[in-house]
Amino acid sequence: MSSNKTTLNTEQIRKDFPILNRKIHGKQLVYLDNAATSQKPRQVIEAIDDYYKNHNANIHRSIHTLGEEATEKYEEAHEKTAEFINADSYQNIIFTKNTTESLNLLAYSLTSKLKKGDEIVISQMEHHSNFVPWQQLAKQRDLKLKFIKINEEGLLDADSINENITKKTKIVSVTHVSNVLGTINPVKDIAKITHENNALMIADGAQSAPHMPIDVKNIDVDFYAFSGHKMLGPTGIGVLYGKRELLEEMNPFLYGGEMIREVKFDDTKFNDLPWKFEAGTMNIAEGIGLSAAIDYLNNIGMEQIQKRDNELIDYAVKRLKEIKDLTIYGPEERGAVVSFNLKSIHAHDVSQILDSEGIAIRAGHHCCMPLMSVLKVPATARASFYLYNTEKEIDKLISALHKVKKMFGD
Ligand code: 7TS
Repeated sequence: MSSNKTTLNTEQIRKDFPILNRKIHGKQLVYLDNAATSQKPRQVIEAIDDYYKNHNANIHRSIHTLGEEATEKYEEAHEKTAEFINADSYQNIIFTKNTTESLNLLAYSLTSKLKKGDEIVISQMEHHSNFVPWQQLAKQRDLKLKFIKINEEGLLDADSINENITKKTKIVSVTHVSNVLGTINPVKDIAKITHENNALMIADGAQSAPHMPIDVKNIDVDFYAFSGHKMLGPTGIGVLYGKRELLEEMNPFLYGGEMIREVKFDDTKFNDLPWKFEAGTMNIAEGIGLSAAIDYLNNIGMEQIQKRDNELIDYAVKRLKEIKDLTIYGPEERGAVVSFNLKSIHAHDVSQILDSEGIAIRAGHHCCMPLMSVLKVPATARASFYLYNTEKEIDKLISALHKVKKMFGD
């Protein structure tokens, strides 16, 4: 249907990404590793450049013009991030290093709410970043870690959701979109079940925030974590959204400068939100870079980006299905990633040969080793898309995969 087609101008967008002009082994770069990290538009690169050239100073301390400008830009970045996910205020937005740190912050700061025998529920498809912190916490605190199963299609099993989340559950932490299967999990429904059991709901938004409009109030999660570098922003800046009353009662993750209001020899009063959770000199330039990335995404519109991702992934899956002896993992309806394997060819070999054609995909366990064991494969090849990718690039991927098969005697 034409109304479903995007109005997004890929050709124009591509001009904003200098790296897309790169040649790799003499071939035009085809970047299909966006789930690992996205490329950066010149607007983001220039915002960081401008900050260092014209405004660099430490924030929240210096009563001089540069200090005030830097503080204003950094605080504005929190405000823009809050609007981007429909949070109430900048006070709900904590800047971290990445999704991993956001989730670790929670595992650390929520510890005081947990006692021996309490249960934490995650799923079989979690990235190690939403797996290992809970696993280790459970070991240290004698808690029980439970797993929502995935079904044959690669969806979270509805019965398993209901069986695992009970009155014993204190925390449920589930990925919004799987970085391997592309599964879009019903986080709003899971949050409802979680809250009916008086537990806290965390969504790992690393693969959803870059690709779809997010409304934390609508999905009603208590916490939502994501990374700037997967959504056109720089590395070194991540986000943790939290409901205010929860953040207020939580202990800080790191102690030190910036996160205090008053220190006496025998006690310390912590700063207001969100600064209570931002100890030491933060990644100021990266926060400002994230702000520019959000401007860029908003200018195009997240609905448009989501539609375009859908067009790309639908086309990629359709074309991949044409290849004999190629297995695709995950459900029909998916985010902007597709994992696959060519029969009897290791994913690393696939990736290496594709690289010689200038095509960047990822191969491996994608930091989801438990999921690999459920899928009964050591690794998958994975192509992941974003707003600057084209159907022509997908055609190149398909031709290169045919070439891989030929090289392996098929
Ligand atoms: N959660 C999910 C669902 C992810 O996909 C990733 C990164 C993370 C957490 C961690 O993000 P970070 O910014 O803290 O590193 N995923 C991938 C990937 O699929 N390939 O490289 C990184």
